[in-house]
Order: sequence, then structure tokens, then C-alpha cells
Amino acid sequence: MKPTELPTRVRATLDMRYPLSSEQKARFRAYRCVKLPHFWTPEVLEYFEPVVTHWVGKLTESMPDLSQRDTYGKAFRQAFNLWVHDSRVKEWMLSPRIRMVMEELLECTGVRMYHDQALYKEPGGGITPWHADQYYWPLDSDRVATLWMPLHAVPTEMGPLNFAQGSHVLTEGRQLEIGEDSEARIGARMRIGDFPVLQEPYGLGEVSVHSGWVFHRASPNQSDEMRKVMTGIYMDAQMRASEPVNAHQSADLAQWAPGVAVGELLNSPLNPQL
Ligand SMILES: O=C(O)CCC(=O)C(=O)O
Repeated sequence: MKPTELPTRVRATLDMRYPLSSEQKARFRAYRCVKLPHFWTPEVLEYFEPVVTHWVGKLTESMPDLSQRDTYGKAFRQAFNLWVHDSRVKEWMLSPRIRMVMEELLECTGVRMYHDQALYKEPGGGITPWHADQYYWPLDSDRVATLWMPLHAVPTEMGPLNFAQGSHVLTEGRQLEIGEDSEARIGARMRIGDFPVLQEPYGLGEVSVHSGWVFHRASPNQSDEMRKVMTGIYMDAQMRASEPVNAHQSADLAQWAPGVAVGELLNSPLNPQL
């Protein structure tokens, strides 16, 4: 794959540090989730939105109709590792701006790609049930987080991501795979109110970062437009593979870090250091 010349102003934003405030860093340290306004410029979103939309169309074309999917399937069209398919996406997802913000939030000196995924919640698409991502990940520390990047503003009716702030300390519910059961059981636990739920729309260019054990969900997309989101999952460059504790983790290890054995650094060709 040949490197791509990006438009000058897009490239400039990808190379520029996002100035995290001490309040944002403290918030992430305490709650393990934070929203970052104006992370991307309108130009960056205008450039990448059609690229991501093209790949979601191509990579999910065999997906059955919404009505034929289960609760998780109704949550979104999901397309993985777009950076491997497209050099423009590669430049974006491995950009200095992302590296710097993830290093600062995860408090480590290097980060690697675990994988990326586009999450397109269709008009009429259902809830994203409550869950914690790290249930799926065979990783030996919690220095891993998702950068959730809507490609447009996301008002409440489109299903912005909600977080139970600080819920990474809760071990109850971690063993639940995403689905109706996780929605009911984790939802009931969150209603107790120990972990205030952040439920806010996203402005244009706003992104969020949440670490692997924070419980989160999204409401259905009640608008008549697609909710278009690109995400990247980034981990400490020193992350090692842990013994898989469920079938999802075994499959994840083989898929996202092929050839890496338990105890080894996750440094397969699919896990470049940014
Ligand atoms: O986009 C969504 O609705 C859910 C996203 C999510 O669960 C994640 O990125 O970890």
C-alpha cells in the first residue's frame, strides 16, 4: 500500500498536538473516560467521512437486513481494520495527534494499534447494550482505550455514547458479553447511581476516550440519518497477551495480533507502534 498525500490542512491537523487540559487528564484518571471537544476540524471529517463510508459499505455488504439481526447486530454495521485496507485511513489512525493524546491519557511512552472499527448505527438501529470492552480483550493490563470519533455532530436522538463514569472499578458485570442480558443486568446496577452516567450529545469534531473496563452503552438511532462513527483501540506499546479467559479472547488474539503467544508483546504486523 503506497503512502497517500493528504490535503495540506488535513495533514497539518493530524500532525498537531491536541492540548489536553489538566482537568481533562484528571477526569480520565478518575473516571477512565473523557470527552474532547474540537479534537478534529471540519476539514478532517469532510475528508475522511466518504472514505470510511465507502469501506463500511464494501465490508458490510453481505450483512442481513436490520430486522433479521439480534440485539447486538441491530446496534450497528461494524467494519474492522480499515487502516489495513486504505492508506488514507492508515495515516489518520496512526497519526501523531492520536499518538500524543493516547500516550498522555494512558500515561505510557508509546502506543500501538490494537485494531480499528467503524460503527455505523443505521436509522432505526437499536441500542448498544451496556458492556465493558475488555471482556473481549486478552490483554495483560488496563492501559488500553478506545478513541470514539463521530464523523458529524451526534445529537441525543442519534445514539451518542454514554459512560458510567468511574465504573472501571466495578468487577460485577465484567463477565457479561454484550447483549440483552448485559443491558438488563448492568443497567440495573448503574441505576443505583454510584457511577454517574454521562449522557451528552457530541459536537462537530468532538471525540471521546474510554478505557477497557468502563461500562458504556448507546441509545437507539431514532433519526433518519446514519450515525457514522470511526473508532481506534490503542494500547500501551508494552502490552502483552494474557491467557484468554473466554472464546472471544482467543478469537481476538488470533484476529488482532496473529502469531502472538500468551505472555508475548502484542507486536504483530497488525499492531504498529504509532
Ligand atoms: O458506537 C457505539 O454505539 C458503541 C461503541 C462501543 O461500545 C465502543 O466503542 O466500545
